[in-house]
Amino acid sequence: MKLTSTSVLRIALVSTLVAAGTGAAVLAATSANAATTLAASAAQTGRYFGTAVAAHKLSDSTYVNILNREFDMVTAENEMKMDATEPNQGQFSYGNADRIVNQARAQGKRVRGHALAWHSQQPPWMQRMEGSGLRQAMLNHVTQVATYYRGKIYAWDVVNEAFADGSSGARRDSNLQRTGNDWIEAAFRAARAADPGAKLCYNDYNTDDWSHAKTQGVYRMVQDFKSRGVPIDCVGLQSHFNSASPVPGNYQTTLQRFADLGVEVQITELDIEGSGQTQAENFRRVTQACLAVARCAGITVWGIRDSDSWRASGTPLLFDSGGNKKAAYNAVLEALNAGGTTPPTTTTTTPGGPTGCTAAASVNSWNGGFVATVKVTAGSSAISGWRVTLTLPPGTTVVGAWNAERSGDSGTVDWTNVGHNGSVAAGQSTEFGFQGSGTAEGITPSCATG
Ligand code: G2I
Repeated sequence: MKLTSTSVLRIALVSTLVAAGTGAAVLAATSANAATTLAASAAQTGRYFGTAVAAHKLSDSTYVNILNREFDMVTAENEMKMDATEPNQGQFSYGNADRIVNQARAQGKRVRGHALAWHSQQPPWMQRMEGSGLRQAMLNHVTQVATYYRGKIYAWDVVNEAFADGSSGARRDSNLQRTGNDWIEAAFRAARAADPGAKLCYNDYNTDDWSHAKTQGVYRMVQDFKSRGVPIDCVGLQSHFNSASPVPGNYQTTLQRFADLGVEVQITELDIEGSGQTQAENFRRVTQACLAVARCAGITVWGIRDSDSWRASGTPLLFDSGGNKKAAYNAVLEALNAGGTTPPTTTTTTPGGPTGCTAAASVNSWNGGFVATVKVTAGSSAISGWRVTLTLPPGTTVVGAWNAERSGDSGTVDWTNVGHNGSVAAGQSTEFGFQGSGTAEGITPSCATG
Protein backbone atom coordinates (compact mmCIF):
# COMPACT_ATOMS: atom_id res chain seq x y z
CA MET A 1 0.00 0.00 0.00
CA LYS A 2 1.23 3.46 -0.80
CA LEU A 3 1.01 5.63 2.32
CA THR A 4 0.02 9.23 1.92
CA SER A 5 0.15 11.58 4.89
CA THR A 6 -3.65 11.35 5.02
CA SER A 7 -3.62 7.57 5.24
CA VAL A 8 -0.91 7.67 7.90
CA LEU A 9 -3.05 10.07 9.89
CA ARG A 10 -6.04 7.79 9.44
CA ILE A 11 -4.07 4.78 10.69
CA ALA A 12 -2.97 6.78 13.74
CA LEU A 13 -6.57 7.76 14.50
CA VAL A 14 -7.87 4.24 14.08
CA SER A 15 -5.11 2.91 16.35
CA THR A 16 -6.00 5.38 19.04
CA LEU A 17 -9.67 4.45 18.80
CA VAL A 18 -8.99 0.74 19.14
CA ALA A 19 -6.10 1.11 21.55
CA ALA A 20 -7.46 -1.70 23.68
CA GLY A 21 -5.91 -4.17 21.21
CA THR A 22 -2.25 -4.80 22.00
CA GLY A 23 -0.97 -4.45 18.41
CA ALA A 24 -2.67 -1.08 18.08
CA ALA A 25 -1.30 0.04 21.43
CA VAL A 26 2.22 -0.70 20.25
CA LEU A 27 1.66 1.29 17.07
CA ALA A 28 0.32 4.26 19.05
CA ALA A 29 3.26 4.07 21.46
CA THR A 30 5.73 3.95 18.58
CA SER A 31 4.31 7.03 16.88
CA ALA A 32 4.20 8.88 20.21
CA ASN A 33 7.92 8.19 20.63
CA ALA A 34 8.88 9.00 17.03
CA ALA A 35 11.56 11.66 16.76
CA THR A 36 10.23 14.99 15.57
CA THR A 37 13.22 16.63 13.89
CA LEU A 38 15.27 15.57 10.89
CA ALA A 39 18.48 15.29 12.93
CA ALA A 40 16.94 13.28 15.76
CA SER A 41 15.17 10.94 13.33
CA ALA A 42 18.33 10.36 11.31
CA ALA A 43 20.34 9.81 14.50
CA GLN A 44 18.12 6.84 15.36
CA THR A 45 19.99 4.86 12.71
CA GLY A 46 23.36 6.55 13.40
CA ARG A 47 23.04 8.99 10.50
CA TYR A 48 23.21 12.76 10.26
CA PHE A 49 20.89 15.20 8.52
CA GLY A 50 22.56 18.35 7.27
CA THR A 51 22.06 21.52 5.28
CA ALA A 52 24.09 24.08 3.38
CA VAL A 53 24.40 27.34 5.30
CA ALA A 54 25.19 30.85 4.04
CA ALA A 55 27.06 33.06 6.50
CA HIS A 56 25.08 36.18 5.65
CA LYS A 57 21.84 34.45 6.70
CA LEU A 58 23.01 33.76 10.26
CA SER A 59 21.34 37.01 11.35
CA ASP A 60 17.94 35.80 10.06
CA SER A 61 16.16 34.40 13.12
CA THR A 62 13.68 32.24 11.17
CA TYR A 63 16.59 30.68 9.31
CA VAL A 64 18.68 30.11 12.43
CA ASN A 65 15.75 28.67 14.39
CA ILE A 66 15.14 26.03 11.73
CA LEU A 67 18.86 25.37 11.40
CA ASN A 68 19.31 24.84 15.13
CA ARG A 69 16.20 22.71 15.49
CA GLU A 70 16.38 20.40 12.49
CA PHE A 71 19.98 19.82 11.40
CA ASP A 72 23.10 18.33 12.96
CA MET A 73 25.52 18.71 10.03
CA VAL A 74 26.44 21.92 8.25
CA THR A 75 28.13 22.65 4.91
CA ALA A 76 29.30 26.16 4.04
CA GLU A 77 27.44 26.90 0.79
CA ASN A 78 30.19 29.15 -0.62
CA GLU A 79 32.43 30.32 2.20
CA MET A 80 35.09 27.56 2.11
CA LYS A 81 35.53 27.61 -1.66
CA MET A 82 38.91 28.55 -3.11
CA ASP A 83 37.88 32.09 -4.11
CA ALA A 84 36.56 32.74 -0.59
CA THR A 85 39.45 31.29 1.41
CA GLU A 86 42.42 32.41 -0.72
CA PRO A 87 41.31 35.58 -2.54
CA ASN A 88 44.93 36.59 -3.15
CA GLN A 89 47.67 34.03 -3.53
CA GLY A 90 49.12 33.18 -0.13
CA GLN A 91 46.58 35.38 1.71
CA PHE A 92 43.96 33.34 3.45
CA SER A 93 40.58 34.63 4.55
CA TYR A 94 38.43 32.58 6.90
CA GLY A 95 36.02 35.13 8.40
CA ASN A 96 32.77 33.97 6.85
CA ALA A 97 33.70 30.28 6.98
CA ASP A 98 34.57 30.67 10.66
CA ARG A 99 31.19 32.22 11.39
CA ILE A 100 29.52 29.10 9.99
CA VAL A 101 31.89 26.66 11.69
CA ASN A 102 31.65 28.42 15.06
CA GLN A 103 27.86 28.66 14.94
CA ALA A 104 27.60 24.98 14.05
CA ARG A 105 30.03 23.78 16.70
CA ALA A 106 28.48 25.96 19.41
CA GLN A 107 25.24 24.11 18.68
CA GLY A 108 26.91 20.69 18.79
CA LYS A 109 26.65 20.23 15.04
CA ARG A 110 29.29 18.74 12.78
CA VAL A 111 30.73 20.37 9.67
CA ARG A 112 31.35 19.10 6.14
CA GLY A 113 34.10 21.04 4.39
CA HIS A 114 33.32 22.18 0.82
CA ALA A 115 35.49 22.31 -1.28
CA LEU A 116 39.30 22.20 -1.34
CA ALA A 117 39.99 21.83 -5.08
CA TRP A 118 37.61 22.59 -7.93
CA HIS A 119 37.82 23.86 -11.49
CA SER A 120 35.11 26.41 -10.66
CA GLN A 121 35.05 29.26 -8.11
CA GLN A 122 38.81 29.66 -8.38
CA PRO A 123 40.09 33.09 -7.39
CA PRO A 124 41.14 35.17 -10.43
CA TRP A 125 44.85 34.67 -9.74
CA MET A 126 44.43 30.90 -9.86
CA GLN A 127 42.26 30.96 -12.98
CA ARG A 128 45.22 32.50 -14.77
CA MET A 129 47.65 29.77 -13.70
CA GLU A 130 48.67 26.54 -15.44
CA GLY A 131 51.23 23.78 -15.08
CA SER A 132 53.54 23.14 -12.16
CA GLY A 133 52.94 26.58 -10.64
CA LEU A 134 49.23 25.82 -10.49
CA ARG A 135 49.83 22.31 -9.13
CA GLN A 136 51.97 23.79 -6.36
CA ALA A 137 49.41 26.51 -5.61
CA MET A 138 46.57 23.99 -5.49
CA LEU A 139 48.44 21.70 -3.11
CA ASN A 140 49.40 24.62 -0.92
CA HIS A 141 45.75 25.69 -0.81
CA VAL A 142 44.62 22.19 0.19
CA THR A 143 47.31 22.01 2.87
CA GLN A 144 46.68 25.46 4.32
CA VAL A 145 42.89 25.25 4.49
CA ALA A 146 42.74 21.66 5.76
CA THR A 147 45.40 22.50 8.37
CA TYR A 148 43.53 25.61 9.50
CA TYR A 149 40.38 23.56 10.13
CA ARG A 150 42.16 20.44 11.39
CA GLY A 151 40.05 18.64 13.97
CA LYS A 152 36.86 20.55 13.14
CA ILE A 153 35.75 18.88 9.92
CA TYR A 154 33.84 15.60 9.72
CA ALA A 155 34.47 15.19 5.99
CA TRP A 156 36.10 17.29 3.30
CA ASP A 157 35.02 17.47 -0.30
CA VAL A 158 38.66 17.32 -1.32
CA VAL A 159 37.96 17.42 -5.04
CA ASN A 160 34.69 18.60 -6.54
CA GLU A 161 33.19 17.91 -9.98
CA ALA A 162 36.28 16.67 -11.80
CA PHE A 163 34.48 14.43 -14.30
CA ALA A 164 32.94 15.45 -17.62
CA ASP A 165 29.22 15.23 -18.36
CA GLY A 166 28.07 13.18 -21.32
CA SER A 167 29.07 9.77 -22.57
CA SER A 168 32.86 9.83 -22.22
CA GLY A 169 33.23 8.87 -18.56
CA ALA A 170 36.46 10.86 -18.69
CA ARG A 171 37.90 13.66 -16.62
CA ARG A 172 36.66 17.18 -17.25
CA ASP A 173 39.13 19.44 -18.99
CA SER A 174 40.34 22.19 -16.66
CA ASN A 175 43.52 23.98 -15.74
CA LEU A 176 43.86 21.57 -12.81
CA GLN A 177 43.38 18.49 -15.01
CA ARG A 178 46.02 19.83 -17.40
CA THR A 179 48.59 19.74 -14.59
CA GLY A 180 48.47 15.93 -14.89
CA ASN A 181 45.95 13.14 -14.34
CA ASP A 182 47.36 12.51 -10.86
CA TRP A 183 46.22 15.91 -9.55
CA ILE A 184 43.27 14.38 -7.73
CA GLU A 185 45.27 11.81 -5.80
CA ALA A 186 47.89 14.46 -5.01
CA ALA A 187 45.12 16.61 -3.51
CA PHE A 188 43.84 13.67 -1.43
CA ARG A 189 47.32 12.89 -0.09
CA ALA A 190 47.87 16.54 0.85
CA ALA A 191 44.50 16.64 2.63
CA ARG A 192 45.24 13.46 4.58
CA ALA A 193 48.60 14.82 5.71
CA ALA A 194 47.00 18.11 6.80
CA ASP A 195 44.00 16.66 8.69
CA PRO A 196 44.31 12.93 9.34
CA GLY A 197 41.03 12.91 11.29
CA ALA A 198 38.78 14.18 8.51
CA LYS A 199 37.08 11.80 6.09
CA LEU A 200 38.15 12.63 2.56
CA CYS A 201 35.45 12.65 -0.13
CA TYR A 202 35.23 12.96 -3.88
CA ASN A 203 32.04 14.94 -4.65
CA ASP A 204 30.15 15.27 -7.94
CA TYR A 205 26.75 15.74 -9.64
CA ASN A 206 25.08 13.59 -12.31
CA THR A 207 26.63 10.57 -10.68
CA ASP A 208 23.32 9.29 -9.31
CA ASP A 209 22.33 6.99 -12.19
CA TRP A 210 24.34 3.80 -12.10
CA SER A 211 24.16 3.43 -15.89
CA HIS A 212 25.62 6.87 -16.69
CA ALA A 213 29.13 7.05 -18.07
CA LYS A 214 30.02 9.76 -15.57
CA THR A 215 28.99 7.55 -12.65
CA GLN A 216 31.07 4.72 -14.06
CA GLY A 217 34.05 7.02 -14.53
CA VAL A 218 33.95 8.14 -10.90
CA TYR A 219 33.44 4.55 -9.78
CA ARG A 220 36.55 3.39 -11.65
CA MET A 221 38.59 6.19 -10.11
CA VAL A 222 37.49 5.31 -6.58
CA GLN A 223 38.12 1.62 -7.26
CA ASP A 224 41.60 2.49 -8.52
CA PHE A 225 42.30 4.72 -5.49
CA LYS A 226 41.23 1.98 -3.09
CA SER A 227 43.36 -0.61 -4.87
CA ARG A 228 46.45 1.61 -4.79
CA GLY A 229 46.01 2.95 -1.25
CA VAL A 230 45.25 6.53 -2.23
CA PRO A 231 43.54 7.97 0.86
CA ILE A 232 39.81 8.26 0.06
CA ASP A 233 37.05 7.61 2.59
CA CYS A 234 33.85 8.75 0.97
CA VAL A 235 31.98 9.60 -2.19
CA GLY A 236 29.57 12.50 -2.20
CA LEU A 237 26.57 12.33 -4.51
CA GLN A 238 25.31 15.89 -4.84
CA SER A 239 21.88 14.71 -6.00
CA HIS A 240 20.44 17.84 -7.59
CA PHE A 241 17.24 16.62 -9.21
CA ASN A 242 14.57 18.12 -11.45
CA SER A 243 12.31 16.93 -14.27
CA ALA A 244 15.21 16.88 -16.74
CA SER A 245 17.34 14.96 -14.23
CA PRO A 246 14.93 12.94 -12.07
CA VAL A 247 15.77 10.61 -9.19
CA PRO A 248 16.94 7.54 -11.13
CA GLY A 249 15.25 4.18 -10.58
CA ASN A 250 18.65 2.68 -9.76
CA TYR A 251 19.70 5.34 -7.23
CA GLN A 252 19.98 2.86 -4.35
CA THR A 253 22.07 0.59 -6.56
CA THR A 254 24.48 3.46 -7.18
CA LEU A 255 24.83 4.13 -3.46
CA GLN A 256 25.34 0.44 -2.77
CA ARG A 257 27.94 -0.06 -5.53
CA PHE A 258 30.07 2.80 -4.24
CA ALA A 259 29.66 1.56 -0.67
CA ASP A 260 30.79 -1.89 -1.79
CA LEU A 261 34.15 -0.34 -2.71
CA GLY A 262 34.67 0.22 1.02
CA VAL A 263 33.92 3.94 1.09
CA GLU A 264 31.21 5.81 2.92
CA VAL A 265 28.58 7.39 0.69
CA GLN A 266 27.08 10.74 1.56
CA ILE A 267 24.22 12.58 -0.14
CA THR A 268 25.80 16.01 -0.11
CA GLU A 269 23.64 18.63 -1.86
CA LEU A 270 20.15 17.19 -2.17
CA ASP A 271 17.44 19.28 -3.73
CA ILE A 272 14.52 18.16 -5.89
CA GLU A 273 12.53 20.68 -7.90
CA GLY A 274 8.75 20.32 -7.75
CA SER A 275 5.94 20.65 -5.27
CA GLY A 276 3.30 18.77 -3.31
CA GLN A 277 3.06 15.04 -3.08
CA THR A 278 5.15 14.31 -6.19
CA GLN A 279 8.09 16.16 -4.73
CA ALA A 280 7.45 14.55 -1.36
CA GLU A 281 7.58 11.04 -2.82
CA ASN A 282 10.87 11.80 -4.56
CA PHE A 283 12.39 13.01 -1.29
CA ARG A 284 11.04 9.90 0.41
CA ARG A 285 12.70 7.62 -2.16
CA VAL A 286 16.06 9.32 -1.78
CA THR A 287 15.83 9.06 2.02
CA GLN A 288 14.82 5.41 1.87
CA ALA A 289 17.69 4.63 -0.48
CA CYS A 290 20.21 6.07 1.98
CA LEU A 291 18.62 4.21 4.89
CA ALA A 292 18.84 0.95 2.96
CA VAL A 293 22.60 1.25 2.44
CA ALA A 294 24.59 0.68 5.62
CA ARG A 295 27.48 2.86 4.52
CA CYS A 296 25.26 5.81 3.56
CA ALA A 297 26.25 8.06 6.47
CA GLY A 298 23.81 10.89 6.02
CA ILE A 299 21.93 13.36 3.88
CA THR A 300 22.59 17.08 3.39
CA VAL A 301 20.00 19.28 1.67
CA TRP A 302 21.32 22.28 -0.27
CA GLY A 303 19.65 25.01 1.75
CA ILE A 304 16.86 25.42 4.28
CA ARG A 305 13.91 27.30 2.74
CA ASP A 306 12.99 27.33 -0.94
CA SER A 307 13.98 30.98 -0.99
CA ASP A 308 17.49 30.05 0.21
CA SER A 309 18.08 27.75 -2.77
CA TRP A 310 20.50 28.46 -5.64
CA ARG A 311 17.48 27.65 -7.82
CA ALA A 312 14.71 29.14 -5.73
CA SER A 313 12.17 29.20 -8.57
CA GLY A 314 12.16 25.39 -8.57
CA THR A 315 11.09 25.32 -4.88
CA PRO A 316 13.40 22.33 -4.33
CA LEU A 317 13.77 22.23 -0.53
CA LEU A 318 11.95 21.01 2.59
CA PHE A 319 10.70 24.36 3.97
CA ASP A 320 8.72 27.00 2.08
CA SER A 321 9.92 30.57 1.92
CA GLY A 322 8.00 31.34 5.11
CA GLY A 323 9.89 28.61 6.96
CA ASN A 324 6.93 26.22 7.07
CA LYS A 325 7.43 22.47 6.72
CA LYS A 326 6.39 21.18 3.29
CA ALA A 327 4.91 17.81 2.36
CA ALA A 328 8.46 16.88 1.37
CA TYR A 329 9.60 17.51 4.94
CA ASN A 330 6.94 15.18 6.32
CA ALA A 331 7.87 12.49 3.84
CA VAL A 332 11.54 12.64 4.82
CA LEU A 333 10.72 12.59 8.53
CA GLU A 334 8.40 9.60 8.12
CA ALA A 335 11.02 7.73 6.13
CA LEU A 336 13.71 8.45 8.72
CA ASN A 337 11.46 7.36 11.57
CA ALA A 338 10.65 4.12 9.79
CA GLY A 339 14.31 3.18 10.36
CA GLY A 340 16.84 1.41 8.22
CA THR A 341 20.20 -0.26 8.28
CA THR A 342 22.73 0.91 10.85
CA PRO A 343 26.09 2.17 9.60
CA PRO A 344 29.08 0.04 10.62
CA THR A 345 30.66 1.15 13.89
CA THR A 346 32.97 -0.09 16.61
CA THR A 347 31.22 -2.23 19.17
CA THR A 348 32.02 -2.96 22.81
CA THR A 349 30.16 -5.74 24.57
CA THR A 350 30.05 -6.74 28.19
CA PRO A 351 28.58 -10.03 29.33
CA GLY A 352 25.38 -9.71 31.27
CA GLY A 353 26.24 -12.61 33.60
CA PRO A 354 23.41 -14.19 35.49
CA THR A 355 21.15 -11.15 35.22
CA GLY A 356 19.33 -12.36 32.14
CA CYS A 357 20.34 -9.75 29.58
CA THR A 358 23.40 -8.34 27.86
CA ALA A 359 24.03 -4.88 26.45
CA ALA A 360 26.35 -3.77 23.66
CA ALA A 361 27.07 -0.21 22.57
CA SER A 362 27.89 0.96 19.05
CA VAL A 363 29.28 4.45 18.87
CA ASN A 364 29.51 6.82 15.92
CA SER A 365 31.71 9.65 17.02
CA TRP A 366 33.08 12.87 15.68
CA ASN A 367 35.10 15.71 17.13
CA GLY A 368 33.09 16.91 20.09
CA GLY A 369 30.16 14.53 19.93
CA PHE A 370 28.74 11.11 19.26
CA VAL A 371 25.66 8.98 18.77
CA ALA A 372 25.53 5.75 20.78
CA THR A 373 23.19 2.88 19.98
CA VAL A 374 22.79 0.32 22.74
CA LYS A 375 21.47 -3.14 21.94
CA VAL A 376 19.80 -5.00 24.79
CA THR A 377 19.59 -8.76 24.28
CA ALA A 378 17.61 -11.16 26.45
CA GLY A 379 19.34 -14.35 27.62
CA SER A 380 17.83 -17.80 27.43
CA SER A 381 14.58 -16.57 29.05
CA ALA A 382 12.24 -13.77 28.05
CA ILE A 383 12.52 -10.57 30.08
CA SER A 384 9.79 -8.07 30.93
CA GLY A 385 11.92 -5.04 31.77
CA TRP A 386 15.60 -3.99 31.71
CA ARG A 387 18.04 -1.51 33.14
CA VAL A 388 21.32 -0.64 31.46
CA THR A 389 24.02 1.11 33.46
CA LEU A 390 26.97 2.87 31.85
CA THR A 391 29.46 5.48 32.92
CA LEU A 392 30.20 8.41 30.64
CA PRO A 393 33.69 9.93 30.63
CA PRO A 394 34.13 13.17 32.59
CA GLY A 395 32.83 16.19 30.66
CA THR A 396 30.50 14.13 28.49
CA THR A 397 26.81 15.08 28.51
CA VAL A 398 23.74 13.44 27.02
CA VAL A 399 21.90 15.89 24.80
CA GLY A 400 19.07 13.67 23.59
CA ALA A 401 17.86 10.07 23.77
CA TRP A 402 15.26 7.76 22.34
CA ASN A 403 13.54 4.52 23.37
CA ALA A 404 14.73 4.68 27.02
CA GLU A 405 14.30 6.74 30.20
CA ARG A 406 17.48 7.97 31.88
CA SER A 407 18.48 8.83 35.43
CA GLY A 408 20.70 11.78 34.47
CA ASP A 409 22.80 13.36 31.76
CA SER A 410 26.36 12.70 32.94
CA GLY A 411 28.52 10.38 35.02
CA THR A 412 26.97 6.98 35.71
CA VAL A 413 23.59 6.85 34.00
CA ASP A 414 20.86 4.23 34.42
CA TRP A 415 18.71 3.65 31.34
CA THR A 416 15.40 1.87 31.69
CA ASN A 417 12.98 0.59 29.10
CA VAL A 418 10.00 2.61 27.97
CA GLY A 419 6.52 1.11 27.72
CA HIS A 420 6.87 -0.60 24.38
CA ASN A 421 10.35 -2.15 24.59
CA GLY A 422 10.56 -3.72 28.06
CA SER A 423 9.41 -7.15 26.96
CA VAL A 424 12.05 -8.98 24.96
CA ALA A 425 11.68 -12.63 23.99
CA ALA A 426 14.49 -15.12 24.77
CA GLY A 427 17.52 -14.41 22.58
CA GLN A 428 15.88 -11.38 20.98
CA SER A 429 17.04 -7.77 21.12
CA THR A 430 15.77 -4.22 21.35
CA GLU A 431 17.69 -0.96 20.97
CA PHE A 432 17.82 2.49 22.48
CA GLY A 433 20.10 5.35 21.69
CA PHE A 434 21.40 8.69 22.74
CA GLN A 435 23.37 11.60 21.41
CA GLY A 436 26.04 13.27 23.51
CA SER A 437 28.58 16.03 23.49
CA GLY A 438 32.10 15.00 24.41
CA THR A 439 33.30 11.46 23.87
CA ALA A 440 31.85 8.01 24.44
CA GLU A 441 35.22 6.32 24.37
CA GLY A 442 35.29 3.08 26.31
CA ILE A 443 31.68 3.09 27.50
CA THR A 444 30.84 -0.43 28.66
CA PRO A 445 27.16 -0.92 29.35
CA SER A 446 25.95 -3.58 31.76
CA CYS A 447 22.43 -4.94 31.76
CA ALA A 448 20.09 -6.12 34.51
CA THR A 449 16.49 -7.27 34.25
CA GLY A 450 14.03 -5.12 36.11
O1 G2I B 1 25.45 25.03 -8.22
C1 G2I B 1 24.95 24.29 -7.17
C2 G2I B 1 26.04 23.55 -6.43
C3 G2I B 1 26.66 22.50 -7.31
N1 G2I B 1 27.67 21.73 -6.60
C4 G2I B 1 28.70 22.50 -5.96
C5 G2I B 1 28.12 23.61 -5.08
O2 G2I B 1 29.16 24.40 -4.56
C6 G2I B 1 27.15 24.45 -5.87
O3 G2I B 1 26.67 25.48 -4.99
C7 G2I B 1 26.38 26.70 -5.59
C8 G2I B 1 25.86 27.66 -4.55
O4 G2I B 1 24.65 27.17 -4.04
C9 G2I B 1 25.63 29.04 -5.16
O5 G2I B 1 25.31 29.99 -4.15
O6 G2I B 1 27.56 27.19 -6.15
C10 G2I B 1 27.31 28.39 -6.88
C11 G2I B 1 28.58 28.74 -7.62
O7 G2I B 1 29.69 28.53 -6.83
C12 G2I B 1 26.86 29.49 -5.92
O8 G2I B 1 26.55 30.64 -6.63
C13 G2I B 1 27.28 31.77 -6.32
C14 G2I B 1 27.09 32.78 -7.45
O9 G2I B 1 27.61 32.20 -8.64
C15 G2I B 1 27.82 34.02 -7.13
O10 G2I B 1 27.58 34.97 -8.11
C16 G2I B 1 27.40 34.53 -5.77
O11 G2I B 1 28.18 35.63 -5.40
O12 G2I B 1 26.80 32.33 -5.10
C17 G2I B 1 27.56 33.43 -4.72
C18 G2I B 1 27.12 33.85 -3.31
O13 G2I B 1 25.73 34.04 -3.25
